[in-house]
Amino acid sequence: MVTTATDPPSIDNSKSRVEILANSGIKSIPKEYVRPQEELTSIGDIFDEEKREDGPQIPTIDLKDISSEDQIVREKCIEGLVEAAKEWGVMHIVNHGIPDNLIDRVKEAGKGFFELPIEEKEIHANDQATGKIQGYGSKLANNASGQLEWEDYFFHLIFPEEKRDLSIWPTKPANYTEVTSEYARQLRGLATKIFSALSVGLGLEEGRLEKEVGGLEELLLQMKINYYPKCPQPELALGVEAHTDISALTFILHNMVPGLQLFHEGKWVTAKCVPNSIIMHIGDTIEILSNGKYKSILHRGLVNKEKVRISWAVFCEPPKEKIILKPLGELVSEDEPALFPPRTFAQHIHHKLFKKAQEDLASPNEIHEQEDRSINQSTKQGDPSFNQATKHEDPSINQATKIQVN
Ligand SMILES: O=C(O)CCC(=O)C(=O)O
Ligand SMILES: [Fe+2]
Repeated sequence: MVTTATDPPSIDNSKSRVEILANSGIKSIPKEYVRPQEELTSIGDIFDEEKREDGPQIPTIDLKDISSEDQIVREKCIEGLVEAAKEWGVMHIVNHGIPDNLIDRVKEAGKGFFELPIEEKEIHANDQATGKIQGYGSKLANNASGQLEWEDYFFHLIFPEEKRDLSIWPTKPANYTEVTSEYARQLRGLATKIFSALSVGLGLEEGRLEKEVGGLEELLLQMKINYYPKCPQPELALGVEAHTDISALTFILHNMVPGLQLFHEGKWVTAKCVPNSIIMHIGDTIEILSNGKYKSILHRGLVNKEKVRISWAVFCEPPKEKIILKPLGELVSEDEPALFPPRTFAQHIHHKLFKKAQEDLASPNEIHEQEDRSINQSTKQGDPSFNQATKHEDPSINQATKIQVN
């Protein structure tokens, strides 16, 4: 690429925090954050997008009756959840049973951590080079294009309790550990109810999906607090690039600033901010076990000029090596063959990363003729390994962040 006087400046990203960049007063963002040309056409103003009432909207599912003693009432509730999981793979859940007051305290605690001076946050920095993936971090450029995302994050395992490494958890605010741990316990209980409903929706025994993803002992809950600073050129960047989550389920809270978009039927749909709701995604793991009946939807995060956005994603994921993920036998037949090959969770991650690397090689940032990635990905549903990847070794690539391949 020929560099011209108008090209955005480059950065030394060895340890750059997006927050520092955002607060430095720059008017244009470094080129590493600028999305490929063909992707830019789909990035609009998130506040305008959130107001749109035309077109499909992400379903809101009321879980009030999920454990009702009345079988008919309970089945009706489960039916709504199952339908949303099949049609969208993402939903706002309300009446989920986790007290609003606890959620408020979780958000206050996470926000409090990010409001600390950078030096205090750096005490909790991760070190991806040495495999220390938990802690405070930012995405490092890991491909030829050097593409980066407009966010910093805090990533840590929050359940089961004996697997936590409390030594890296924020010590300020003082109640961080207490409220985050309580939230983890309650979310784990909610996950059981959801797995149960999703099992019933497939004609399986209630406990089946939960058992298949590791049960109480092996299913890991990993929290990633995404901190998206204000961006001077939000029309050029993404907070989180398009990906599907590799998890079984993902639960997301946010600070009521819009940003999340879902790729549904060929279009980006913006998630509205629904009070007292939790956003829940079906991840790749459940898509695989259900042989594609439940969808792991492509999504991304936009940023804006006016407000910092924070989201709390909790990825519920199976152990890396202990379980082979493949479509459940009951869901496979001559008419409905297995859509996914058997893979451990680790193999699934590597496969996604490999695909992503191949895509990046084939279409580096500079190549303007490349097709729109979002479309590219979504049309490859037949081979889910083509969708996104994510990774855990680099939480910025984690379920989250990352990988566009699948
Ligand atoms: O910030 C959000 O709303 C979504 C973040 C996300 O997709 C992720 O962390 O996997
Ligand atoms: Fe995600």
